[in-house]
Amino acid sequence: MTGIYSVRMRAAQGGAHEEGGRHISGGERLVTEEDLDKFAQNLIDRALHHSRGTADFINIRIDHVPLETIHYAAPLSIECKEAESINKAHQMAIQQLIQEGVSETAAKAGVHFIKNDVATRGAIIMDADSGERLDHRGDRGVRVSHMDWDEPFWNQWQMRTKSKDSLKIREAIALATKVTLAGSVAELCWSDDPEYVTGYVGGRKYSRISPLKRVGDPRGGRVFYVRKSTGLEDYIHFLEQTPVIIRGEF
Ligand code: WAQ
Ligand code: MG
Ligand code: MG
Ligand code: MG
Repeated sequence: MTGIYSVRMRAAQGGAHEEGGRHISGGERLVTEEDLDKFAQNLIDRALHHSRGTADFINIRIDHVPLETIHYAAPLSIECKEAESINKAHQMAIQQLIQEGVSETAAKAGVHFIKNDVATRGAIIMDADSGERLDHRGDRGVRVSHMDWDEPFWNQWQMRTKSKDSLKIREAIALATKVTLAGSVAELCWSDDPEYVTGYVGGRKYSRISPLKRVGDPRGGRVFYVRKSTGLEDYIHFLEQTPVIIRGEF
């Protein structure tokens, strides 16, 4: 068997997402056939033990991925910034977005959106100039999928950057790298997990910023910034469907 498998999990409480259940957790890996059972089990454990609550609906989906469809990308380089207050962290995020090519209006609109977002399950797409929302996905948003790190490369990368073995960082850098590869101007994100207050601005770099919210706050989300001329259908198709593996050279 050539190729790998995409294993995806989404979990909710109060029924399935499409039946009005509250989103608890999601995750995915690109793995070889031998590792399928192990990673499917990991994702189930995650759904059952999550800070957002216990899932009563778990969906696991497995798709075969042909090798010739895979794109490869080096991870964005990482930098970390600490702010004295949430307000200052928001200002830092706005400055970083401006550096990546987003207008001040759109940067502020992104912060305002995430600050208040409880409903969106994916990301919204925003015009990097006007700050207008461009997708028509409603609460579903756009969910980036089919990306993961090459396992040996991840282990090396962690040693080189002295990062802790954090699933959150692993997933966020893979996602942010794919979002940049897709032709975005930038990305703004912070978690909806109540205890996780670090977020980032993606673009040419992955700039971690903390704290973007107070501990206990269940709001969070993602904004992808694009130029208005971007062909949204191809852009969204790439984000949702094209397999991307993160690996590079040292
Ligand atoms: N595609 C698009 N949007 C997504 C996806 C996805 N695959 N997964 C989550 N989102 C959206 C969704 O609206 C969530 O509510 C929101 O993002 C936050 O998701 O320390 O953990 O998985 O460097 O809670 C960033 C910092 C952590 C990591 C982000 O986000 C670090 C995080 P979460
Ligand atoms: Mg997540
Ligand atoms: Mg959300
Ligand atoms: Mg979350």
